[in-house]
Amino acid sequence: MQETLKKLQEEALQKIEVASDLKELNDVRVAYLGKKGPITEVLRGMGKLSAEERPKMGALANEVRAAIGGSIEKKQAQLEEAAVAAKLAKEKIDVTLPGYTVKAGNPHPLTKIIEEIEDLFIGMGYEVAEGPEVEQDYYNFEALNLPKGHPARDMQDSFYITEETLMRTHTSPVQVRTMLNHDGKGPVKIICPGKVYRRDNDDATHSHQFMQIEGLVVDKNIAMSDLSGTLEVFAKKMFGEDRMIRLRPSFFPFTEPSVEVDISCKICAGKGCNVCKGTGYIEVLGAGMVHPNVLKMAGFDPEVYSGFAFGMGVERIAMLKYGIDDIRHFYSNDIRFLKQFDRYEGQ
Ligand code: FA5
Repeated sequence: MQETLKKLQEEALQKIEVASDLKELNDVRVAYLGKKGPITEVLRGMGKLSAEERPKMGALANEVRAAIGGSIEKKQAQLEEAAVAAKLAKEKIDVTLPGYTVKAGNPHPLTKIIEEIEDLFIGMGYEVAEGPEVEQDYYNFEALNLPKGHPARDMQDSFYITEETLMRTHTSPVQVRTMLNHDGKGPVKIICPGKVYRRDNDDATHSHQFMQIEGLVVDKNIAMSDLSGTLEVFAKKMFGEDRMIRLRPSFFPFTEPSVEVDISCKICAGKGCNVCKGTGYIEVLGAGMVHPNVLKMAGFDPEVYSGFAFGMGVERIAMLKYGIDDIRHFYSNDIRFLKQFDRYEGQ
């Protein structure tokens, strides 16, 4: 019996030694130490032994059990450690590998310019107003002192949808709509950004669809000097403190007097160069004092109220600010062009 126990111990220790994983090790445990295992079997036969031999054999059997159990525990710790090491090796992250970049879009340059202009005028107490792009002839022309058949309608070739409906040719109808909402009471102080449409042939400086920003102030005692002061602040903030503005007499049916507003050329500082075609100035917008007829049609008493308005092409402002030579870049969706206008650049 002694020999059998020793042999079983040897056998078990060998199997433990070669066990390659926890499952195999557990199989050895069950096989040798389990209730149906050979050691238990041997112990069952102890009844046949003499009273003298019995305790000796019992002690030996316990020794064998303890040796096998201890060896299993040791091996189990080794295998568990190896399993953790293997898992760590498998899941190791190489932090030097290049990561995946998340592609974030940039605001379109025209959106950036509009937001910049909005911020500037909101800072001066203006509100942002919007209106429909499919507009009624009345708001786009008639209420702006441009009755049907007026020759000045030719200044803005239009896309008509019906006799009375068209794609708006400028953002000025929003000033009419806003004034009508004020029930003849000032002050009105708004800017209106939005898309406009004209039957112009597309070229480097013209597009059949472009963006405008309109500005309108109506209150008591508004004078031409308020207009020029406001536009000077605008020009300096948008293009630099060294810029000057120049007002040239012009004509718009909805303003009287009317002006074209030029800003001094950045390249030659007003001396004259190729960019400004030798004039020292570049035209940026149209403006003027709101015509009394327009005030009247919008419900304001021109004897009490006066106002100024201006309208600018957003693409032309962006072209001047960023040095872009062709308006079509804004609408061609060329990613190489758009990527240059980083989200935070210039803000
Ligand atoms: C107007 O549209 C007037 N409503 C502006 C105005 C408002 C004057 C309030 C007085 C008071 P004009 O047609 O000049 O004016 O257009 C204004 C600006 O839009 C121009 O200075 C130019 O920058 C831009 N623009 C005009 N046509 C085009 C076009 N086809 N493509 C791109 N920009 C254009």
